[in-house]
Amino acid sequence: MGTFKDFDAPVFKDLTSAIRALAMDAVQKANSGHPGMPMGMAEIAEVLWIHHLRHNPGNPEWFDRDRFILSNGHGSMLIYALLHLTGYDLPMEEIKRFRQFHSKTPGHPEYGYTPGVETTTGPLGQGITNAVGMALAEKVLAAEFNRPGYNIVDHHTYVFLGDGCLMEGISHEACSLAGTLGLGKLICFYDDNGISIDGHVEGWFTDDTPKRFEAYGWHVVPNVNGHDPIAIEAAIEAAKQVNNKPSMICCKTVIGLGSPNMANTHSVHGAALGDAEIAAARPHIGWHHPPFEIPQDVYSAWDARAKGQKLETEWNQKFAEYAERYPAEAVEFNRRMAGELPANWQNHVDSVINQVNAKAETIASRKASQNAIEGLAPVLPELIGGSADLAGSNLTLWSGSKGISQKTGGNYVYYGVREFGMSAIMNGLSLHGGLIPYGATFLMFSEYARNALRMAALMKIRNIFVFTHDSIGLGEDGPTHQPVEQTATLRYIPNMDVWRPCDTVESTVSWARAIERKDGPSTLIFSRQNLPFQQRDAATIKLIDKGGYVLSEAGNGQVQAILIATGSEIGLAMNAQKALAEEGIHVRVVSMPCTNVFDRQEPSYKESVLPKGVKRVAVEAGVTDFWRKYVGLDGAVVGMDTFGESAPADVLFKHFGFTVENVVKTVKDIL
Ligand SMILES: Cc1ncc(C[n+]2csc(CCOP(=O)(O)OP(=O)(O)O)c2C)c(N)n1
Ligand SMILES: [Mg+2]
Repeated sequence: MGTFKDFDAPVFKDLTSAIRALAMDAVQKANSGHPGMPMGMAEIAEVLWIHHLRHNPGNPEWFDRDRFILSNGHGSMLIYALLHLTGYDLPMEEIKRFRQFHSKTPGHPEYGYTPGVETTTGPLGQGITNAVGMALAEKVLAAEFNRPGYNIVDHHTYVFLGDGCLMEGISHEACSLAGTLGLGKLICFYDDNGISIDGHVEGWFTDDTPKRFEAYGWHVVPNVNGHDPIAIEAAIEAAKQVNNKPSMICCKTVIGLGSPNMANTHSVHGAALGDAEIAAARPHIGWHHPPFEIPQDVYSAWDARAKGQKLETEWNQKFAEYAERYPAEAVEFNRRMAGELPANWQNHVDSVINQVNAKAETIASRKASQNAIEGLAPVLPELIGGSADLAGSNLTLWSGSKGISQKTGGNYVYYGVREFGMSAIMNGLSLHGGLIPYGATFLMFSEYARNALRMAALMKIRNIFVFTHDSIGLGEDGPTHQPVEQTATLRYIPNMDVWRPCDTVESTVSWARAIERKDGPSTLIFSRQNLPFQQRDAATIKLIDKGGYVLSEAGNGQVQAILIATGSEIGLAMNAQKALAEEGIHVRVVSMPCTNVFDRQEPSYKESVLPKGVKRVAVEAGVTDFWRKYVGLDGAVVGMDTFGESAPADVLFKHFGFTVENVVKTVKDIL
């Protein structure tokens, strides 16, 4: 740990000047980017990264590292400079290629592109929210795995954030919950520079931020001079002493400090300073080196590799002792951190599916979802559930659910009415490692959560978003609550797998596949109302994995048309198939619980399910356009392109044409 004296060393100024120079020069070379924030937060970064952050540049994956989140991600050059200077695998060549195609230094920090970047930030407000999830993960895992004398899970989550993050509504959702849960190892630095893109913020942001965070139950250090290392150091020390409250260190800073003519203006926020201003800045900050040249003594002072290796080695030794005393816990810990499912997983899943199939229940798919959790969760202690204040409607609790509180760990988060916050916190839980999150709300309110769903898909992380009350079938709550376009538009998010299962068996399979999917999130969509059980043989049950399959073949094998349906409309399609058969028209019913998975199948499989030349009608209680790619221009869609109404579900299904008569007529019309 540093002493206050360290800050007197002449090199201290050079350390911060190195950040300022790299930010100015890289942005200038790219002719785009954001130099202001890195220049304004250089001292805070220096004190935190050199004197406090426990990390190992040689192994960015070391489990017990502190997490560092740059929530004001537009200042990406700050984290790139820090990673480069402290010795991560981010050579100067990559700094020179800032914002260029396939570089490790993209415009905003992108998870998976750059060693040491813990999450993708850029959409303001989500970084701090991911960080709340990471700090929550640390708390939960510490409660589960630590033993007296063996705090093998023991790290901080540090966050840089700016005015923008604090203006975003999601920061309220996340920081309010973080206060309630008492996430003491979350330490945030507010870059209070009074500037955002449009200029000085007093016309649009005048909150008393310290009071706001005190009201959330945080430990607040107000009025820290963000350019005074001694003040920053004292604030961090104070924050570390408080372990039952998250900390907000409010740092007064000057955006673009070091630029003699542009500091403290919005012109330094997001544009290159220009050669002349950079030339003027160099003597101003006492930096006389050409662009992209760092003297060896500055590199040496920043280099965190030896210290990091030592920290990890000490932790490894502690873990080895832990493994001797608690062998079962150590094996479980290693499995969890590797993101592997338990060895008996596949057998367990198969037996749960077989039991569900044998029961042949006609129940709401949200109830089938709860039964699936009840069946699968006992072998999956990493499953961490929750709902945005709709546990009784979403049916997300199971008999082993244990609510997390300020004082205890557990496996269930009462997120409160915070859909966006919940979803971005879940991303943080997933990114941290060791946990598989699921969280729920009504499908309609996926709209509130949507950008976090997109971020999960972009980051390719495992996450399970559960949405119930999936159509007009929810009935009397009316059009504000009845999704119409949501299922379709969620399917359009690249790398998102959207499941809308039709009965208990498909519901259980969709849960299993979502849990197994390591390279992206899944959305599970369930009904409020009962859905009829469908009979399938073992081979057909296996085909659910393909996302779409022949659920019921045309009576005489001569397929005249194909009905494609999902979820609650499968029952309707099956009844229509019968009615058509009575009129001598033989149709196949294809169940398509996950169009995204179906689209990834081999062309020959897809052809076997939807042979060319056979006309098709899709049936889904949602927008019709989505289905055109499956039915073509000579097919038809039984769907709805208007909002719903407030009425009992059966009245609405009839009114909007989800009847056997209408499906039969639609098939006849296209033949
Ligand atoms: C959700 C979201 N909205 C808008 C933006 C565009 N944007 C990027 S930075 C910024 C202003 C942020 O102000 P502040 O956090 O104070 O950053 P500073 O200028 O102080 O670095 C805006 C509006 C964004 N990145 N994310
Ligand atoms: Mg600002």
